[in-house]
Amino acid sequence: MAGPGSIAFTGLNADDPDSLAFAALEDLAAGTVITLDDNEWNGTAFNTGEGTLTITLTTAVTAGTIIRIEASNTATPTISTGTISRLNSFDISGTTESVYAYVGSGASPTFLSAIGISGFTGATTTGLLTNTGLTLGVDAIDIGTVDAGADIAAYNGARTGQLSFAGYRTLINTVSNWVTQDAAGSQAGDGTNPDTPFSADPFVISGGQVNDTPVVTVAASLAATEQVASTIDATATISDADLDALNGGNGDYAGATLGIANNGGADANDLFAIGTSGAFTVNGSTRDDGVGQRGAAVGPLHLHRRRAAGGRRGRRDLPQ
Ligand SMILES: [Ca+2]
Ligand SMILES: [Ca+2]
Ligand SMILES: [Ca+2]
Ligand SMILES: [Ca+2]
Repeated sequence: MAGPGSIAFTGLNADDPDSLAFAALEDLAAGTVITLDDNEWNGTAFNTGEGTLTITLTTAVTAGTIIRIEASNTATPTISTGTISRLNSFDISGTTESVYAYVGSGASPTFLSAIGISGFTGATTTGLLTNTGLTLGVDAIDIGTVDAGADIAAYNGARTGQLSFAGYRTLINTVSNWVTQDAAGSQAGDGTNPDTPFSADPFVISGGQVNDTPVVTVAASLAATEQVASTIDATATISDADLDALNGGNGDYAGATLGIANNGGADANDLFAIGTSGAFTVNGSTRDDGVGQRGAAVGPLHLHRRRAAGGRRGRRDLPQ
């Protein structure tokens, strides 16, 4: 059941056509109905005079997903998932404004998040957070502390590297992680961050959910002389978003295999080896496995419980 912090706003644009973006920070079931309301919450009820957007998720939304709304001040707003309808005069102001997100009815809301550009200090002006269950910096944000009356604001912080969505919740609701603009006319498409449409890049939990390819950086091709050992690359590095995040952020490459192969196919006369001069390091510490293999195309190097971020040295020897 959605509640405080289930979502977090990641973008707000008051410059016509208005737009909004928020992130799901937990899985949201199909059928979930979220209301966005730009009337002021006075501590016990919503004032009148403004309007609402009603969002119905027609399919489940996984945690980390960004939901974007365009033209939210028009009769036909659009949304990146599910359906949306506008009631009354929902229209984000670039002067004094707050937008509340809740599930349930307006008369008995369960608040999810709130974003303001001018504080939460006035029951009939900015609205309040009193009795919402929301806390600034935790599951609500006041952009006004850095740019009172901002016209456009967007989260500009990390979307990878956190071990939990709670970590992202804190980052997103920290105003120093946002960028804003405020001036006459529209700043939503001037080429200066923030612009719309807001980023759709999802928030990704580290430690098994990225599942992308490890990154190996190696030097360009090397010219070598037969019979003379050559260092292939003393500064090669390996990184992986999943494995680097394990072990408390120190990395865990247990079970990982590093293969070194001849370009163009195996040659039984070639020998690859890790340098014995301490050039191979793992996470800053010297590690010399003394691995060498003659004849095979691939010389496997097993990295155990260490973060592989260092150089390797290889020799390429050919017989007489
Ligand atoms: Ca507007
Ligand atoms: Ca308002
Ligand atoms: Ca403004
Ligand atoms: Ca801009």
